[in-house]
Amino acid sequence: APVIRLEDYRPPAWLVDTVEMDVRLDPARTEILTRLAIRPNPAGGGGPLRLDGEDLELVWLKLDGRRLAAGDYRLDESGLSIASMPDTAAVLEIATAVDPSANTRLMGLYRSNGIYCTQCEAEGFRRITFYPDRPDVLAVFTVRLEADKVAAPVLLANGNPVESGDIAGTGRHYAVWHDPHPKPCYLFAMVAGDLGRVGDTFVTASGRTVDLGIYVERGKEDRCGYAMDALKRSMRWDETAFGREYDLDVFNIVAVSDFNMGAMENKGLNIFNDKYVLASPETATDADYANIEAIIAHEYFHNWTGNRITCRDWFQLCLKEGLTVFRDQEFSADMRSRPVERIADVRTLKAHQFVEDAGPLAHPVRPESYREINNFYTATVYEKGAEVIRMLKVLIGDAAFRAGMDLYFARHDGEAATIEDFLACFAETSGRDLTQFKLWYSQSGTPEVTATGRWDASTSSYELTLEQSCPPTPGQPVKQPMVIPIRFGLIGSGGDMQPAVVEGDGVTGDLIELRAARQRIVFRGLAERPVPSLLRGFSAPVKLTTNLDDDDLLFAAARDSDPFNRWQALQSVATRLLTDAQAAIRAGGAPAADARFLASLRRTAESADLDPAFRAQALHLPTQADIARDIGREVDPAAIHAAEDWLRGLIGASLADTLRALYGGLALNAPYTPDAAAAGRRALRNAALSLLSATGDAADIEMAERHFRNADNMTDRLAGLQILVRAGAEAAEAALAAFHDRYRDDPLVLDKWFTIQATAPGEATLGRVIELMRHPAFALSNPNRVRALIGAFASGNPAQFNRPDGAGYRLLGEVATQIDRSNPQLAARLLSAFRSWRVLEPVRRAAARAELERIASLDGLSRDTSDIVRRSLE
Ligand code: DPP
Ligand code: ZN
Repeated sequence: APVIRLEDYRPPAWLVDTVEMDVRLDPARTEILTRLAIRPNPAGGGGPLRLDGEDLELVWLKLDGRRLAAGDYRLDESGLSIASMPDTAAVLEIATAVDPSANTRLMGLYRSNGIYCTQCEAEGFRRITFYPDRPDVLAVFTVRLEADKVAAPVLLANGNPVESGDIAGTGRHYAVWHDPHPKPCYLFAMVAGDLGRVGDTFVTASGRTVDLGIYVERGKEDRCGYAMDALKRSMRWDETAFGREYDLDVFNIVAVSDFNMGAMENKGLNIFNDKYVLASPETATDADYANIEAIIAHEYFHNWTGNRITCRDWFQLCLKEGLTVFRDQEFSADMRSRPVERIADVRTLKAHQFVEDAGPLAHPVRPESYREINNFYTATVYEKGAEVIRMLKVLIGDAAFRAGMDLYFARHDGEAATIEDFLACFAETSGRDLTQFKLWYSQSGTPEVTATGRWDASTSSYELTLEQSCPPTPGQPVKQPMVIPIRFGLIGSGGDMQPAVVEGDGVTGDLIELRAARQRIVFRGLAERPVPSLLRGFSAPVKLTTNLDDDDLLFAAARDSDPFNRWQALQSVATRLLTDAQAAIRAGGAPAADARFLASLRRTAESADLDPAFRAQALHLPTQADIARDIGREVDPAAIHAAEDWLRGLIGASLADTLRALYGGLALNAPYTPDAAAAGRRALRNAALSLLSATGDAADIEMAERHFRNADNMTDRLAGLQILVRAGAEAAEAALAAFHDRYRDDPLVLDKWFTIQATAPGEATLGRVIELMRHPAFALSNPNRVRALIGAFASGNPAQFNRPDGAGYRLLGEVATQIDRSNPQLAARLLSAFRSWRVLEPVRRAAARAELERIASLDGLSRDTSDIVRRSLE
């Protein structure tokens, strides 16, 4: 596949003003008549016309009413060209046919449980008709759909409904939808099927009433309440937080069960993986509710950041994704606990983005080249992209940030924009030069910041030396210094903030702007030696190393007024402990306990003045990925896993009374509610139970079993089950069977059942996964199911996926290459589990390489998979 480069961008030769589509839905042969009003781009366009098209049957083609003969155009694998075009506006009519039932790639028009639906981002519209399938071609769409009235009573498309009716004598009916907002074709959507509807209304700030609809498979209407509530809260929040009002008469969401992504922001017609819509206390966990809230918000927020202003080309993907993730994170922070949300977001960032940035798949937030754009819907584009926006806000301040957003919306509404366009707005409203800041978009890798502090009692001053560097990443051996915003405070022995006279560059209030490779700051006039609290709120996505010792960190864990850093301090000590423990285990020795850490953890767990959700985060140890990253080379995932088991057991034993008191005291004697406060109590209670049972103590295991059996909601039931399986308890098999029987007809819950088994510790898990692939409910065609079993095993069970015998790698390789023939996007996504293979110890590294090389040598790999495998090996 050819490499596509940002520097090669050229404006489209032809523009499309309007698109009229007439879609005759049929399970095996759907015909699509498309009428395009096109004109040469006044910015030097015209000439030959090139349209993208893939897996299409071309029925006929007309230019300005004249049927084109075979010699008038040229068809090839990837599209259609017309060499001789008029030099004026023209009308092109195209008749294509597709087979939605045979579409297993889930791109373009396909069927999911009998429902017709579409997915066009990034390049799926070309699988519906021939079109300039690029985001900088914006057109006004009118769509007429018709289908069998019994099979598809519901007919939906983008925009507002115009008319509908029966087609006499045929058993078919039709509906016409018009979207007045010009849009790129990746935002096109249509849906048809026998769907249930949950309706509501929303009155916008200016008083317009919007009809809201959530469409789901019949019988699931009673699981849409939370999604609808989240939608209305999102709509209100975007008005108050960003001044953005909704702009159509209707807003529809459709939930389907076969979907490659989480959800899709098609204009006025969001299509969702049903996992992120459907929820009831009986079937969804607190984490599911939180995800639904965040993803409903995310897709809704795209209406302005993505749809009204879209991307000029796919290199600018972070323009809409990073920004929209930032917006949904802020929404969740306002709906829930801000510090707890921040901790959770950073945990995700480190577990996924930092790992990606440290391996062969590292790429800039705005990549400069790609072979397959589907492989760039990554943690870097999304999560690091959001961090970059967050830093921008910290650097220029809230007022200039909001003014910059307003300017961006005003200036680029209806356009396809670039990162340069975006940054120019903030440079203008802040009066700042953002040239160095822009390096965050072009330099890949996680910057490393070292902070070295020195207290000089004789002068009552504290000297802080900050140094930054960024490791080499693919294609980028050498980096320039970035601008790194470091929020800070100086904590005195009483926990109060110490005022100081500052000497040195780049300090304003509580913010240090680190711009040089090395910067020295002196704080004078201090009453006592302070403990510096750096990178408060995780103000930049960097790896920070300090010369603080465990005493300082544990002091900060107890006294820092920044809750994020309180959490981080404890995590840093735990990381050190786990890293040392795995080294000891590898050397055949025994890990060493740390009484002060345990005491500090106990104090945090017992602090009634702290939010239970925060305390739950404190009880969650660093992830195995965090430890692997901290070690950085010659990683042995089994040793890390053993270290984690050891520390969990140690905590469970040492803090047993505290944990039992938490478990007993936090029971909620009220019906389940998914709000953050109740979820926080459950999280802390379940964390306590999980640590208690890590000792393997029979009484605690019995308590977990009762917890499972008596649960009145999915959060507790699943937590109980997970504890039993993780502990390898005798009761685990019976609990798994009971869970299966209870939910055998509920695919989303059954996914959880598959995942729990795929992430179970122990060597038997691989065999179990293989056996579960033969379970009647398992299907390679359903992405959620594949991710629940195979994805969970490869990405959520590091010790067993990375078995030294390589059997985990071979299983993933075999399954992924099989899936590659039907759904390349899913296959490539699964294979990204290999992204850290280079840092493994030699035996595993060799086994992983062998499997990657085996895959690379296969014939007929998709572009998606060969791109991932090739980059992984480079
Ligand atoms: N649907 C995906 C998202 O919202 C891609 N746009 O992030
Ligand atoms: Zn998005």
